[in-house]
Amino acid sequence: MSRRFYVTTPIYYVNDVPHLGTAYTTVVCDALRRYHLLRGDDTFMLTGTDEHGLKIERQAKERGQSPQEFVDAMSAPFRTAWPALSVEASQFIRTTDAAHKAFVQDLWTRIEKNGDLYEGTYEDWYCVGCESFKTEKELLPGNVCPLHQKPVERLKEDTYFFRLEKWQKPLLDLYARRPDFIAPATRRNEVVSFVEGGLKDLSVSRTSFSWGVPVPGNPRHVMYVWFDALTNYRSALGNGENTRFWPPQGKVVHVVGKDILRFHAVYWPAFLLAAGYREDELPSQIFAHGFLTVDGQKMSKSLRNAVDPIRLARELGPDVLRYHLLRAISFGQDGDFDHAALIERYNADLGKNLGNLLNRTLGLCSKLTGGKTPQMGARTPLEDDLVARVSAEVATAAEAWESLEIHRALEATWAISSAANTYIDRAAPWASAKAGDTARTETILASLLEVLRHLAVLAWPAIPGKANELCGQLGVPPIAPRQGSDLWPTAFAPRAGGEALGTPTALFPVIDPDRQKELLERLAPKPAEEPAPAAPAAPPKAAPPADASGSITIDQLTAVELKVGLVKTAERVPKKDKLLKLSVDIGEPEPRTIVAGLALTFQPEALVGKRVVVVANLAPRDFGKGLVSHGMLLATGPSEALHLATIDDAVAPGSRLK
Ligand code: ME8
Repeated sequence: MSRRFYVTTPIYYVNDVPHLGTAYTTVVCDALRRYHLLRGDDTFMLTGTDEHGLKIERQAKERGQSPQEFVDAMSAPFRTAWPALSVEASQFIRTTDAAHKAFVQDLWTRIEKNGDLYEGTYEDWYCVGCESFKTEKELLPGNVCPLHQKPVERLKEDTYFFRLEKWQKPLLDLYARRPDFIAPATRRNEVVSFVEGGLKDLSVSRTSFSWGVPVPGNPRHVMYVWFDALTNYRSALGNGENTRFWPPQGKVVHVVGKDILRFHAVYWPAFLLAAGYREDELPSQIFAHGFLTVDGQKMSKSLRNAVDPIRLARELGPDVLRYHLLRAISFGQDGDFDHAALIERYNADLGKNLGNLLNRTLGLCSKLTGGKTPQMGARTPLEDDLVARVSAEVATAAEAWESLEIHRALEATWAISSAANTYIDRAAPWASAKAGDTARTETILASLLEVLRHLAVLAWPAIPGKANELCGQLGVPPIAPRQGSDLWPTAFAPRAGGEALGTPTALFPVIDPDRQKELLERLAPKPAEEPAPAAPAAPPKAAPPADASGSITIDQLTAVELKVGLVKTAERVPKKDKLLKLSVDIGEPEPRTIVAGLALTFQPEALVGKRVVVVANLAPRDFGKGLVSHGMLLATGPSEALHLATIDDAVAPGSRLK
């Protein structure tokens, strides 16, 4: 029976660029949704950006931009980042969308009518980073926010209060009646004790700045950014047919990091209850996952930006990053993103386990059955064992996906691959082939192909691109979920013999020690270094430290990735006299957009076809209005008489300069 499944990521603040932490939550949601797609469920995934509040207003001012210009430019990289990680959200919401703002105002009016908003004056400590008031006991000595490590500010202003205290008992009743409303259980217990400790009425409007949704009937006030932001989960569905995804008709799971659980588990249901939503119209579950460290270090802002998930996906393929994130971190727990472990896991699980299983099977098929599907014959106890194991792991994987134990679902999936590799060794098709027992040989190979078909389906939520490549090599159609049709494998039913198989190619070529070393040098931030800030238009990075003679080390030199680029197109940037927007092929699947200050010297057409030198690992730079540059060209001279560094036509785009 087709179910409804609506999954949401937090909407991310636009004062930052997409980073590994936000990528993690987003990939998790995409994988969960894909699992439900496979099951034939009616699904919806929401992500987007959180664009109001004091933090954003201040940053826009620092940049000399209007808040709207700033958020337009800063939201764009989020919209483009997630598809690069093979995330297919159903909708990308921005809190500056008119429909969202209208919905928030309506929710406010409903709460006000129900008597749960009143005017007053508020004075307390405020952390702009958290966009939240803090009690003194939540602060470190010197009135420092423990999360942002920055001093909080004293704020006093007229405000509307939300009667949160009134909802203390109903919330505790809710948590008791619906034990899985907050997950995992340890996080639930934390929220319960927080609420048991007593709730105070909450200041939900501001008068000292204006970048927010105006309070209906009193535009001197703008709404508290969290009131506005949380409402996105419901406003995105509007009032039309998408409301079918909202409880009680559908199931909604909010996936969040543990840092923002309280807002979701306390304020959000209280706002909804106060607006007149019934208990069965509240979200189904709020799942708080842990926090990632990178190579054992806390993700400070600069470190976060140094580990660019989009670059990792470009270098290694989105599926490799997705698989590692989903498998290495026990969903719900804190975890470490270790670059060396990523490569080791790639080699072990993807290359030597799944990739090898495919290689061996197709290799044997091309040798022994002329590249056609073999004919399944009578099973022996070896096949019976294999089938029993596969069906047990398939059941475990489904149960794990359902309970959001993503790492366990992948463990079960890869256990099938390991079991099949062991089965090849035991069944030894090469021996039966040598003995001339074609029926037996074909039975073994047919069993293996059927396991691989199972694996393509089971792995698809985590590695959708590679799972479909796997289908191609098996000669079966790509995975194309349809609502109402459950693709989860239930029967072990090998295909008929004599059908075409695809062309075998290495699905996950092994990364040898030399390439591993080279990748780690380039991709992993060095522990001792202060990594480069990647926020668009951030202040220029200081030159790497040279020694007393002014020399740099070879490591410092190779940290700069210089590649040969072929200019495919070039055009002027409207209203920017100096800038040209180029698309440059640097040997990647898609050409890169590079914005360069070349327009005073070159006509755009003169650049097309030139082979240039590109700094390929420079942090993206945002030029506003959705224009983001992903690299830099080397040149010399004043802006109106530039000479580009070029290279002759014999060199292929993407070649590295060393
Ligand atoms: O809080 N490890 O936005 P935000 C794992 N706009 N996940 C991480 C992480 C890390 N080190 N760092 C960030 C906001 N995240 C609000 C949300 S929702 C109505 C409003 C992820 O840009 C994690 O999901 O600060 C965390 O909760 C979220 O990014 C915070 O994103």
